[in-house]
Amino acid sequence: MHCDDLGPASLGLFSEEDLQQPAHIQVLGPQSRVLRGFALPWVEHLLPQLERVLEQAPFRHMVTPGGFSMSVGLSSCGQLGWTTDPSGYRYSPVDPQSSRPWPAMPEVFRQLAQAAADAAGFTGFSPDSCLINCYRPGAKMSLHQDKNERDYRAPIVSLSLGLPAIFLFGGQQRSDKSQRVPLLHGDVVVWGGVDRLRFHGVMPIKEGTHALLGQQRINLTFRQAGAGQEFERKTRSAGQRPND
Ligand code: MD3
Ligand code: FE
Repeated sequence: MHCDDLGPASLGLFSEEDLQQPAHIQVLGPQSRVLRGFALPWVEHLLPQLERVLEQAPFRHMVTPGGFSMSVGLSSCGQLGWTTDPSGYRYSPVDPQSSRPWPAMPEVFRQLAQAAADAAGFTGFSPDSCLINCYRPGAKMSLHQDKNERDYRAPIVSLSLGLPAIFLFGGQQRSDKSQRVPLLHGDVVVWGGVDRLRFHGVMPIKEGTHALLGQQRINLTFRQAGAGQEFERKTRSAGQRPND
């Protein structure tokens, strides 16, 4: 099965190897946590919804402002989708490939993201964006910060599916030493507060075949990218955008 092919054979069941590890919480930084195996009980409900989203907004290789095509295939669902093209990085309510709104965020995606944020101590998380990254073997993500969101107070929740990855968790400066964190199918990571702007990346994915997803790793990143509802209300009464 490939990035563009989440077949019905993939639905349901998690594999034996995914069940070896009981869910537990690992501390990455003062306000970041790996929830090992957190999503395993959700996977069978998530995959059919993921398939539906990808039918409407297939993975594509976007071009960076530097002119390079990303090795990671991208899609999105929710009110805002993260995009890049030669003129810059931005969140857009419209899929530039179809000129239509991104597919709605499936309710089970939102529920998982909120449950994970709660488990990591961030209450009231309400994502308006889910970026879907597809890594084939060899694909990687260079060290970067996530800075295109309007408000850095909300945490970010990320779900790993399929092939394992080595996640690089750096510091506040690009030159800070990175921790290498293995991320497996079903792991969820939550970052917020003082850790929100830390540099991070993904090492090139090794060759392999995952029992459910085949030769790929899919990462779902949930963010509150636009003005949150709380925020919007305050904004209206103040008649001003807090982040401007
Ligand atoms: C650490 N994606 O799309 S989200 C990305 O595995 C991205 O595809 C990673 O980084 C992936 O931007 C995982 C990880 C993430 C997101 C925000 C963070 C890690 C973070 C903010 C601070 C520190
Ligand atoms: Fe990132």
